[in-house]
Amino acid sequence: MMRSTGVRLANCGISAVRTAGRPSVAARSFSSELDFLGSAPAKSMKDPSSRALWEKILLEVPKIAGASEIPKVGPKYEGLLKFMDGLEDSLKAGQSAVEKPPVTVAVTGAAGAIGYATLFRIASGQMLGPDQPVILNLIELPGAMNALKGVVMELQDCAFPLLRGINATDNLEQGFADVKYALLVGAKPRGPGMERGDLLKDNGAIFTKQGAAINKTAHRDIKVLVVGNPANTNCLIAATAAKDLSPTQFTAMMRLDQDRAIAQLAAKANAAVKDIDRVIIWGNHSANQYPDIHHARIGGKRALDLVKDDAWMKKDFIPNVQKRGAAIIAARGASSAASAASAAIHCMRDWALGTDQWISMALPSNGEYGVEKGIYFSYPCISRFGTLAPVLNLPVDPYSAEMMEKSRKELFEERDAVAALLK
Ligand code: NAX
Repeated sequence: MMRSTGVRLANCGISAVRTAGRPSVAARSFSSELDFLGSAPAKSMKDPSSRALWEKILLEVPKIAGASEIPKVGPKYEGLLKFMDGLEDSLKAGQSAVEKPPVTVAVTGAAGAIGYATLFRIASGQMLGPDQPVILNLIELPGAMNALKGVVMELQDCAFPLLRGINATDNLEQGFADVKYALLVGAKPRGPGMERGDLLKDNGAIFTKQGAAINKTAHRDIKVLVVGNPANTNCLIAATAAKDLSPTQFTAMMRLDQDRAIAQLAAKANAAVKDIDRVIIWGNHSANQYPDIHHARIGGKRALDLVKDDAWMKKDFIPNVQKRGAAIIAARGASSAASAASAAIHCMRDWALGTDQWISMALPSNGEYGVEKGIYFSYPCISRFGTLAPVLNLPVDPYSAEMMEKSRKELFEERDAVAALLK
């Protein structure tokens, strides 16, 4: 007990030494110097003899470190002693000794179908991990604030240990204040007879305001996932309006398409989803996306060598993935909210925490695979340390090039339709 206490104290002391500005000498001599403090082992840090040792160390450590000022043990150190008591309690309870501070997550359209299916999973730790407390900022239109009240009540009723606060608001600047992760789900749906151009413009106005508010009040390291459609172009608009942030802090959700493609391939090959990797969605989250299994693997083997069915890939697999959303609406009479929420959770989790898998994410194009700057195009990505990088130099056959070109063209057309919003 006493030894390990000594080791922890050595660490504690080294940081005190750094403050004193003489790191190397003290760091070398520390553990041996601590030996001379030796007292009778205590059963617990709360044991009075352990406390006495602590006080002794707090006095002696700065001397060993050569600090110019020797602090006095007194009320000033009560906080540290209390912290050590808490540490001991946590260790005994088998919990993480030091709790992470909460991070704020914003969700727009929080009272909508996808919002409703997402919030409970964020609050239970499925997005940012079981040790990451969260504060939820729920953003809605004024007309939906009453429905949002009900969602807040349900979140409270779940008594999620990780949920440290809920703020419901229709004010964007308040809603994005200090937010580190934002899911922009709320968007204007396409009404009967509405032209695609009008949908783009109406949503463009929404995402301009949201981007500007994020720019003004959000945490400078914010990660923004745009779900509301047309997701890639809404993402471009929001990122453009967030003038002080990097475009790489924004992405549009392609993960539902990727998850759908994996499920289709698993069914065809009679394989487990967990054995499939490197499935790619290129381009736009629209019917012109390109779900690509040329690089996919099943249990480490090339998927196309196992499936051996080019006609299935072109006539079933690709259109099924592209039109899956419409098929679900036709069957269910409602859109695919739960699977979209699941994809949003997977997508933000892998971006924030990293993954060994290739994940398809819409990135600001920069010439990769012949897609010039100016749009958010989905690429296979590597995610490490909170940063996304496209997988480069994959061979692209003529069929794939043609499919990717359709998406590229569509995204530039969308961009041109909202050019006025991109200044
Ligand atoms: P709902 O109509 O159920 O909910 C949308 C919610 O957003 C409503 O509560 C509405 O009041 C709110 N809202 C609208 N404008 C807002 C604004 N300016 N600020 C804050 N809140 C606002 O739709 P839902 O099924 O949740 O779908 C949301 C969006 O996700 C749609 O645009 C939909 O097309 C899109 N999807 C995107 C997917 C993707 O893979 N990227 C897949 C699923 C989904 O289709």
